[in-house]
Amino acid sequence: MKYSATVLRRIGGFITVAGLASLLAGCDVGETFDGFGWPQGGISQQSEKMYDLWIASVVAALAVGFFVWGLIFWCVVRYRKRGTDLPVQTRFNLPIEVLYTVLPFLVVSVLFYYTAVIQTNVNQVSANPNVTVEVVAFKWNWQFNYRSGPGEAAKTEASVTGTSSLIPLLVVPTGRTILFEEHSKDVIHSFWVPELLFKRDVFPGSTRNEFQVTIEEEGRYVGRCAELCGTYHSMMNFELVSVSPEKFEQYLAALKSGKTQPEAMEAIGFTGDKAYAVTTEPFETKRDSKAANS
Ligand SMILES: [Cu+2]
Repeated sequence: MKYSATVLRRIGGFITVAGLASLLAGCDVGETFDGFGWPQGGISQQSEKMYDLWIASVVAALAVGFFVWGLIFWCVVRYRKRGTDLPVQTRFNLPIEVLYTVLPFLVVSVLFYYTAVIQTNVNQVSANPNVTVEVVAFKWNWQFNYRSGPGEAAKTEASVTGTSSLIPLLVVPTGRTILFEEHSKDVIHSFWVPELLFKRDVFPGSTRNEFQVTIEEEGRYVGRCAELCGTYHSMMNFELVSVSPEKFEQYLAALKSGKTQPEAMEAIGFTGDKAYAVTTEPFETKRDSKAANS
C-alpha cells in the first residue's frame, strides 16, 4: 500500500498527458507518420473528420501502449531477483484493481463518444442540400441525374450517362452540400471515390441509399464501382470533377440547354482532352470479338 499513492499520482499525470496529446493530435502528427496507415488526401469535410478521429485514436492507443510497456519494464527492473529470500507476497491491491477496471472503461467511453459523433456527422443528410445528384448504376456504367431537390418526387433537370466510349463525369461544386441518392437498375454496385475516403452500396429496388459530402478542393478524381457486379465491374469507372460554384452553375446551365458532356465542360474552360475524363479512360469492350477473354 506504500507505493499506491505515488503510483496513483503518476497514473493521474499520465492520463492528463494522454488526454492533452489526443486533443492536440492534429494534422502535424498524422503527416509526420504518414497518417498512421490512414489514406492521405481526403477532399471532403467528412473525410478530414474521419482522418482526425483515426489520428487521435492511434495517438491515444500509443500513449496507453507506452504507459503499459513502461510499467512492464519498471516491474522487471524494480522487482528483479536479488537473492534467495522470498520477496514480500502481496495478494491484492484494491485501489489499483479499481483503477485498472475504471481506466479502460473511461478510455473506451472517450473513443466511443468521438466515434459516434463523427459517424453521425458522416451519415448526416440535410433536408435542403445545395445540390442533389441521383447516382444510377447499371451494368456497367453510371448515370448522374441532377435533381431539383431531394426525394423521389423531385425532377431530373440535367443528366449525364456513361457509355463504352465516354466516361461519365460527375461535376460538383466546392464548398456546397451535395447529396447523392443511389439507385441501381440491376445488381448491387458500390459508389466509390477514393479521395472521399468513403463508399456506399447502390441497391436495386426500393432502397435508395444516400449520403452527403461537402468537398473543399477543386480537382479531378477517379471514381469506381467497389462491388463485384459482373464481367466489366473493374472497368466501371467515372470521374468526379469538383469546380467552383460559379463554374458548376455554368456547367449545369450548359447541360440543361442541351449541350453534351464535353461541350458543357468546354463551356467552363476544360478544352481539348480536358473536356473528357483525365483520370481514367474507356476500356476496350471487345464485344464484337469472340476472343473477349483472351
Ligand atoms: Cu458495379
